[in-house]
Amino acid sequence: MGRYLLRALIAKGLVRMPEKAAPELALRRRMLLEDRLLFDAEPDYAITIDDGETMVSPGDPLTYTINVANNGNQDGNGVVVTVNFPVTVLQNVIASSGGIVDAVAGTITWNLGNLAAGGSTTLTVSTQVRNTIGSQTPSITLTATITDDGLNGSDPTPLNNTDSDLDRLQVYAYDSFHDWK
Ligand SMILES: [Ca+2]
Ligand SMILES: [Ca+2]
Repeated sequence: MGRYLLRALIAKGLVRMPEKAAPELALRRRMLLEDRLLFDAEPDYAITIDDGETMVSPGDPLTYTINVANNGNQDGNGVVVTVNFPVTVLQNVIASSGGIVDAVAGTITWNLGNLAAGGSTTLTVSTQVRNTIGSQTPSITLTATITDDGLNGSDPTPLNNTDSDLDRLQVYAYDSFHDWK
């Protein structure tokens, strides 16, 4: 959207591009297009998220590991990794490597930029299960997704560009313990 706005502003003469920028961008686009047509080259991302747990309790600390890879034969640009988490269940969410945490929306965003063909990286999220959770919450699910700017070609295997981790949540009903005799 920003690109089209910029193009419109340039057309109106409101923004002047540096002389070299536009031809270089056009050249890059043409080279990428030729790569795709001649060599069928494109980025092929894969992402996994896992905290190594299957059953957790209120107050437990959790650490999620997110493995990101470009298994394709084309570099990826404008690569963004997003994790969605339940704000009503998790607190003290801290992301590695410059990840931006939105504790209201329940998102973590890493703007990775370039991810070279054959390249990979590991991100982590540390957090804690809230102490007070209603027993109606049976599980905790985090979902990780990877996207890019789309200019370098379509991922041939989109299904592995997202992954989820599910932990069952063991919530003890406090009152029932008190009533137990
Ligand atoms: Ca898990
Ligand atoms: Ca893929």
